[in-house]
Amino acid sequence: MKMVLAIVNKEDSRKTQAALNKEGFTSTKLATTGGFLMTSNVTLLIGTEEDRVDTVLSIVEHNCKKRTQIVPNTIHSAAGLSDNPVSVCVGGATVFVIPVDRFERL
Ligand code: 2BA
Repeated sequence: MKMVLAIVNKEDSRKTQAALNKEGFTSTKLATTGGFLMTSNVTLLIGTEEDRVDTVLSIVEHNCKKRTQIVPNTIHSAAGLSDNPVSVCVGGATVFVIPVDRFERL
């Protein structure tokens, strides 16, 4: 079994979860905050069998769009970078696939 941890844009999370449900996956949504932009994002936890991980990744990829965001001066200089505002490409999704030793519903 694997745990897919997908960090996605808040605006994409609802339709991503709906598409996962439709294909029979169970997911949990956590409200999270990115460490660089310090803005809200969503982390989806999706536990699944190894042979279905690629299906999860296609659903996430299909439903999560890349966006360009302007980084304000304050964030940029706090990160030790130049003072000029710059644009960064965020998402579609940042995904980690983690092995699960054991899964129980108790
Ligand atoms: P944030 O940390 O708010 O980062 C938003 C975007 O800012 C990133 O988009 C990237 O384009 C840029 N960025 C992040 N750190 C940077 C830095 N030190 N210098 C310059 N630019 C930087 P994504 O890579 O698509 O990441 C979107 C969100 O996914 C991140 O939000 C964070 O919440 C999460 N994430 C990305 N990589 C991660 C990692 N290795 N571990 C944990 N979380 C991660």
